[in-house]
Amino acid sequence: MVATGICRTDDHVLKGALKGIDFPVILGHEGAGIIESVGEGVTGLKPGDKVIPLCIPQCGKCSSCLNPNTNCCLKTHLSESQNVMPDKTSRFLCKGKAAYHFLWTSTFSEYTVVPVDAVAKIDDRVPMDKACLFGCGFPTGYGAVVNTAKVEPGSTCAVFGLGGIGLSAVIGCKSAGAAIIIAVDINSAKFDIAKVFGATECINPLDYSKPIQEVITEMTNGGVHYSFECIGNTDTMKAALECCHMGYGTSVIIGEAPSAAQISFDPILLFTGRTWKGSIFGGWKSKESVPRLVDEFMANKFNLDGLVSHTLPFDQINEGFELLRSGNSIRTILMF
Ligand code: PAD
Ligand code: ZN
Ligand code: ZN
Repeated sequence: MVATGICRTDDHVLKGALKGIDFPVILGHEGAGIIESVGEGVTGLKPGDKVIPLCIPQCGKCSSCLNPNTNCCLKTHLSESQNVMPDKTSRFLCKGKAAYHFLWTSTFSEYTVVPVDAVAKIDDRVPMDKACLFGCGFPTGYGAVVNTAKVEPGSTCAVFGLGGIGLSAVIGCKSAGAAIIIAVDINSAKFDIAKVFGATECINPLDYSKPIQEVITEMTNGGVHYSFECIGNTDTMKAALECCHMGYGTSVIIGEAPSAAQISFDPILLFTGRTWKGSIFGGWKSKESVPRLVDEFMANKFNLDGLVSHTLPFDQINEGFELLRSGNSIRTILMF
């Protein structure tokens, strides 16, 4: 492993908010590395190749992989455990005791072992401290806009939460040609960078006495065409749905709610023509799409500079988590 980002999903696991993860576990799922060796029968990869581990694998054989409309491969942690390798064993030992894998990636480790369905070879020339962003944050937010919502030119969008995921959604809205991009966060310190990426208005729910969905509905003459929840909070998921325009508004859930969370909402919102969707890893079929996205990055289609707020040596990983929790970072990249 050469570089790895810290994503809020890693922190959700530390807080015990995601069920089905066995401990002790080696977290991390937004990494870039170099192949050290390949197992028996592995084709298409060789020592020295630059690669990105894929937290959503693409086995190419399951019913989802064969369906053109989804990237939700049945090998993901949502269908079966990715705490162990496909042969149900762990490749990590810590002081003689087995440690578990995470999402088949475990990028918080100088060396990791991943199944061949969960790794993509990328262009040799790409700088690794940027390449790691293609392991989660950027494809997730950007893809939710261009693949899941399919935002059209001239449309009105609202993005809730301006971390690595939400800002990548803002980049997507801008590149899709949205006319109005409303960025929403309770931390106004995120607004400057949101504007750099294309937000046309920035609003803080704490500055208003009424619910933010009402503020957005008034600002947009009845609601937005598209909204994106990039926080992982059921209240903001409902707010994002409620600020969509009747008849044609679409809201996409990207944030990961705690495992036991449930939502209740007024069904009239859907009855009257709004659409509610979810998006995992931006809808990208990972193994084939990540190398293409990296190629587009190398061709200067995206400028991701502002997504990396901090770069630290790997042994300062705890400082990196503190920066995330205190709201002072976008993405912290740890270098090995
Ligand atoms: P982050 O913590 O860097 O960003 C979240 C932002 O939301 C912060 O700027 C907060 O200030 C802001 N926020 C918090 N509460 C509120 C609120 N009530 N109203 C408005 N803003 C608020 O996280 P991230 O960008 O790394 O991840 C965001 C979510 O996306 C998180 O739940 C993560 O688990 C999920 C995720 N989903 C996928 C996927 O495939 N769908 C992939 C990766 C991450
Ligand atoms: Zn992530
Ligand atoms: Zn599959």
